Amino acid sequence: MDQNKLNTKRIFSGIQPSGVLHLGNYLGAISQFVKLQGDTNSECIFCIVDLHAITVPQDPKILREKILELAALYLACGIDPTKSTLFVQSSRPEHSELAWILNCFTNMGELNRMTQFKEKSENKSNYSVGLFDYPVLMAADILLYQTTHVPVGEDQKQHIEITRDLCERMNNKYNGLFTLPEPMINKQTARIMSLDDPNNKMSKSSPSPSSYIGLTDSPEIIREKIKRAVTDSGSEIKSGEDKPAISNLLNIFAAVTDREIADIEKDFEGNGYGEFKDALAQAVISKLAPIQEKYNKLIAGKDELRKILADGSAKIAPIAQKTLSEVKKSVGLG
Ligand code: ATP
Ligand code: LTN
Repeated sequence: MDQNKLNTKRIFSGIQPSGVLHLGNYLGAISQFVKLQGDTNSECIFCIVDLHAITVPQDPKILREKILELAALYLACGIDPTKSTLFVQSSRPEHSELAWILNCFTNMGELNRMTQFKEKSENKSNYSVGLFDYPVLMAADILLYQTTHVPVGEDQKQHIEITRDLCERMNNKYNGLFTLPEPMINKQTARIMSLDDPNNKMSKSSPSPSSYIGLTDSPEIIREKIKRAVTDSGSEIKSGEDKPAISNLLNIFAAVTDREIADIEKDFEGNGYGEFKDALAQAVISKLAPIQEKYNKLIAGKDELRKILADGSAKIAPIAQKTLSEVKKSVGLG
């Protein structure tokens, strides 16, 4: 079979091994990945994007640990290496090589418009060229595997748009090198907001740990963080545009229990924030307990984790090598 021209869906996504994986990452990204790997018409490839992580300073020892921790978390959340491929981005040199070639077809103005770059470079006296170039590396990740669908949270939409632009530009110039990828964004969980500021997304790089629920947070910490979460004026447990904080908490409640927001609102009619927050904390704790139990077992077996990642990298090597070799030939490099 020609691995680079498929009739089935090919799903690709990545997560950075930086900071603490939080409920936003789980609901916006990983839980979608787990659902997709059950579909027999989909081939799923999930990546630990360590080259993206070094766009900001990292301690080498901690980064090495974070890579294995993220592998363990992917598996604990339900990624099954017999159904999906899990690998580390830097283990496949084709990512950097394709990114360089795509750099030479990307305009400075296009990257200057990226809102994530603007946010991440804002108020910093210095930042790396890598941080600016981040979307081109992401485009290389996606196009290298002839990806058809990219499940991500809302914040990555603009990066998928630039990937599509680059794909069409290269395809027009060199006659159909790449598959045009589509974003897959789950509306309800696309943007889980911070617990202490419902106008900003829950984020790994937030300086305040009380803004997010970490996937490995203990029940006590989860209760404490939810108790402290900001609320809106009024006391009704009702979602609405003028109530961003309670809407976010209701959204999280619905996502972790697989229920409708309207149903949950009904359950708490006449109740105050106290009862609602206790129940929400319990629901989050119950959702994360089996993940944490699996995580603790997996992280104790680092050699097994390394083997899963090495096997994943070897399995997808032929796809990456074939795409890169076609690109190099088209451009005149071999
Ligand atoms: P940072 O905030 O430091 O940039 P991050 O928390 O966004 O990091 P990533 O590794 O960049 O983490 O994201 C992994 C995946 O999780 C991406 O698909 C991203 O869109 C998704 N994601 C991140 N934050 C949220 C959120 N608050 N709600 C929904 N999805 C999210
Ligand atoms: N930029 C993404 C992570 C990422 C990614 C990708 C997601 C890197 N390469 C390819 C989907 C497909 C982020 O920061 N969330």
